[in-house]
Amino acid sequence: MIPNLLILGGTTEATALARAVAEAGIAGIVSFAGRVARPVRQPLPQRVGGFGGVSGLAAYLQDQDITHVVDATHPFAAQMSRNAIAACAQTGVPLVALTRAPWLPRPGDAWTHVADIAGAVAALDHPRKRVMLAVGRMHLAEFAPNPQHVYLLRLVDAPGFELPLPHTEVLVSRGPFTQAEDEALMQAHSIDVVVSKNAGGTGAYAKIAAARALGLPVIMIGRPFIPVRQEVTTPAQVLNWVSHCATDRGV
Ligand code: 3Y8
Ligand code: NAP
Repeated sequence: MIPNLLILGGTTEATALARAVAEAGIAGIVSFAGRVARPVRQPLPQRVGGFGGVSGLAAYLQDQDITHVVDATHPFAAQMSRNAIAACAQTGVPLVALTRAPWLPRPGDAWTHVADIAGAVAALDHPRKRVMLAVGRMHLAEFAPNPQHVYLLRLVDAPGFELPLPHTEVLVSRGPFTQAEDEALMQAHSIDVVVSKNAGGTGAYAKIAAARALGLPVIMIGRPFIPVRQEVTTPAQVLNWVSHCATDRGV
C-alpha cells in the first residue's frame, strides 16, 4: 500500500510533521480549518476549510484514497478530534494523534487551574485589573461578563468585528513567541494577570515563562475531553506508525 496521509494541522508540531513526511518522500496533505487569513506555509500540499462534519470527512477519506489520518490539531480543537475518531472508525482508515503533554506548573508559577473558558471568566470576577487575554479570537465574547478589566488581546488576525469588551488593547501577532518578547509586552502593558489555555508544546509557552519571571498569576484553562485514540508525541513515531500499520482495507 502506498501511504497517502491526511494531516489535520494548525500547530507547531503539525508543521514539523509535514516537513518530516515530505523529507521521507511520503505523500500527504495538510488540512486547516480556515480560521486565519494566511496559514503558515507547509512543505506539503494543503487544503483549507471544514469537511462538513463526520460524514464529510468520511467521504473525503474515501474520495481522496487517504490511507492514514494523523490528528495533529491543537488540544483545544476537540470537535475536529472527535470527528476524526468517528470518521476513521466508520471508514476503517487508521488514525493516530500527534499530541503534546499539558504544561505542568514549575517552582515560581502562580497558576489558578480552571476547567474551561467559563471557569476563567468566573476567576476574573473581581475589580478592574490589567488582563493579558491570550486565548485567541473565537471565545472573546465569553469574557463580556467582566467588562471592568483592561484587556490586552493577542490575535492572529485583526478582529474584523466589534470587540465585545469595552477596554481593550489589541496586538495582532501570531506565534511562536519568545519569553523575552512576552516579558517586555507584559511590562509595557503593566499586566496584572495572564489568561492561558493549557496548550502544551512550545509555541505558546513564552507567556507562561514570562509570567513566572515577573511573578504574575496565570489563570490556566484545562483541556477539553477528547475520547481515547492512539497517541504519539514525535514525528518519528508517526512515521514509524505509518510504516507498521496495515489498513483494515488491506490495500
Ligand atoms: C489556523 C495556523 C506553526 C503553528 C503555530 C502552537 C503554536 C503559534 C500559540 C498566545 C496564544 C492560540 C491561537 C496560538 C498558538 C501556535 C501555532 C499557536 C495561541 C495558527 C494557525 C491557525 C490558528 C488558529 C488559532 C485560533 C486560536 C489559536 C491563536 C497557522 C497560527 C490563542 C491558542 O483568529 C482566530 O480565529 C484564531 C483561532 C484557533 C484560538 C482561538 O480560540 O481563537 N489558534 N493558529 C488553523 C486552521 O485554520 O486550521 O497559520 O499556522 C497556528 C498556531 N497557533 O506551524 O507555526 O502550536 O500551539 N494559536 C492557544 O494555544 O491558546 C496564541 O497568544 O500566547
Ligand atoms: P474545532 O472547534 O475542534 O473544530 C470545529 C470545526 O472546524 C470542525 O468540526 C471542522 O469542521 C473544522 N476544522 C477544525 N480543524 C480543522 C482542520 N485542521 N481541517 C479542516 N477542518 C477543521 O477546531 P478549532 O478549535 O476551531 O481549531 C481550528 C483549527 O485551529 C485547528 O486546525 C486547530 O489545530 C487550530 N488551532 C486551534 C487552537 C485552539 O485554541 N482551538 C489553537 C491553535 C491552533 P467540519 O465539521 O465542517 O469538518
